[in-house]
Amino acid sequence: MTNPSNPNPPDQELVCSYDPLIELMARFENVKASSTSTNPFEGLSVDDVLKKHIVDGIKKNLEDHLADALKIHTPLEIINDVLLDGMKTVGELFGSGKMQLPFVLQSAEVMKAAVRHLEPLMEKVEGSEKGSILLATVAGDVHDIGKNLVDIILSNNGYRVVNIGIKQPINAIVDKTIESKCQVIGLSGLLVKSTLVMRDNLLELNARGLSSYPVILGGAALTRAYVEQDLSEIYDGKVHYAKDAFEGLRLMAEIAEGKEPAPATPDAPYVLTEDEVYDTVRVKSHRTDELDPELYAYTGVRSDVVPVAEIPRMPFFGAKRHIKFDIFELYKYINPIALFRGQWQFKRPEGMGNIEFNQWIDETATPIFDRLKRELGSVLKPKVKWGYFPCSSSGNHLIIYRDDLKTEWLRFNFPRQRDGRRQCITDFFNPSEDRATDVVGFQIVTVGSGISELERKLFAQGEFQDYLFVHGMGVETAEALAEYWHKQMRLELGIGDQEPDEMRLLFSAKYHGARYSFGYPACPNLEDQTKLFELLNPKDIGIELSEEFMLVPEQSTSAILVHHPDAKYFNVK
Ligand code: B1M
Repeated sequence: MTNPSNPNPPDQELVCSYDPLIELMARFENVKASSTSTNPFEGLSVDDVLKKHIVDGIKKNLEDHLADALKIHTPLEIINDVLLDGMKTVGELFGSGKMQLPFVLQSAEVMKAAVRHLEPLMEKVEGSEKGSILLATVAGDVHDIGKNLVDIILSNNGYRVVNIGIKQPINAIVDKTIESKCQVIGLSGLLVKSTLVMRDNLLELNARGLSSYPVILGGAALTRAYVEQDLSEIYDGKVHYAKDAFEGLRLMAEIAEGKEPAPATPDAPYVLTEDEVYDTVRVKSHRTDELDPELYAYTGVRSDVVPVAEIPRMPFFGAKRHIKFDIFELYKYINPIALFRGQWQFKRPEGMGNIEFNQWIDETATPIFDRLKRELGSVLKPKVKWGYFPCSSSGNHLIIYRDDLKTEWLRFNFPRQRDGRRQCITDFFNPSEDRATDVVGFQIVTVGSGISELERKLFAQGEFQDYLFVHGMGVETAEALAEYWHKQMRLELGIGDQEPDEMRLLFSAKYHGARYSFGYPACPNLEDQTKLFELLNPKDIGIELSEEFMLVPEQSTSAILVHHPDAKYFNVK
């Protein structure tokens, strides 16, 4: 080593004649370290160091600090008294709006890593659990992430979670609950049909004399009233509604402590900000009723919609596919509000102004978005199948014809609004009983199965924050692809006359025509997917339809495209 105070040492000076440490210290003599930037744990007790790891989601040096704690505590004490106390703080911060979901997941990651490190050192893991729950997404429903978020939050707050996955029939739910000695049954589901499956499951628990199990239900199509009134009435035991994972945590705590769970404060009415007005029907509609046949019965009363006189020329008959995309072009169609606020759940904290929040988003969410755009470029595999067909309307029916324009191929039956404008999708098409008078488009898009495989891997590895981020990217890229292809179809149909200059307006559907997805309120019948499959035959782009009319791969979506300029989203109830 050379002497740093002598920049030109003679060749013969090979022996170190000074103390390198003193020399180094001398160099930094006049440099004052800022008190917090170097060591965030400085001055903290052993326990507080670990709590800081949890609350701030810091993985670095975790094992060293756990080793320090093991000198004064047993592994179980560290988990129950120190780490879970940190997670309690995390829950409180989240509850008071001071912590965002992705950071809660980061804390859960650290919790999981700490427990993994401590577990082999424990004689028995039993006794460390605060309570236990079996978690399942109900039969026919493929939605995974909501249930998995509940799993992450509960298991990293000291509960034993037995997560048996999606599409679970009641037999499997009962068997696994008994086998794994769980105290509570937790069911999740996002489909309207799942709310009925949950009702049947509760009746089955009654019938089998298993109503001593408290049940927690969660998922988008449920409402508090449906669970706490209707389902409570039919279940002989206790059934509770959890609007999110944290309500699930509160309920578990109360059940485990033998308390009667306190009724939740009613959900505040959801007020959309100007930005969020986009696609309100799509995001916030909840239906729990079965598809009402009356809505489908043609009553003879039509809305005031007048079909267009000059219909667009059909670009081609039948279906085509497109599988080559510039992924970065597609990313431009991702709605950042839907991604950041809807999927990643970054919310404006109380007291923070809009400008400050947008700045915070730019600094926090946008770099994650940029990173994932690069990293997922080869994981996302966008593919589209689309087509045009001659059609006519007949009351609430949309008739699709063969290319001779008069042989009926198949027909859709759409519901009509009971009051208000009394709209039905068919009102946007020219009527006729026996020949084509109009044209309709269909599309189906997917970003492939690689993204779901990556999600499963991240979840299994305990990389919870990236799990949420990657899932959100998959969802919103699928949506972006549907939006992008809808635009191509408008251009192809020659109705691109109202194309907005700004993406914000595109996301609010401020263009000519509309895209309705089967399963959404104006066309709620998911079984119509079978007819769309017959028309587009999307198997050659790798999309299959499950028995429950779900699209596989998961991040896929389909739609019927209406060219009428008055076509907008509407709700039928
Ligand atoms: Co679609 N989708 N979608 N979709 N999608 C829903 C589910 C829908 C309710 C929208 C609506 O009508 N308003 C509707 C179903 C209605 C029905 O049953 N008829 C619907 C439909 C129809 C469809 C398609 C069929 C449309 C079409 O293409 N024709 C299609 C089907 C896809 C398929 O078959 N593979 C489709 C496609 C898609 C996208 C691909 C574009 C995208 C991703 C879907 C996916 O993730 N697989 C998508 C999205 C984003 C949605 C909404 C808007 C959001 C879902 C979501 O990601 N939520 C959804 C409407 C909605 O939820 N408001 C909708 C975020 C997730 C973290 O929340 O799972 O609810 P969630 O979990 C929360 C809470 O609910 C709660 O805690 C969790 C975390 O805090 N919770 C529990 C859940 N389970 C719990 C259990 C508990 C406690 C709490 O204790 C046990």
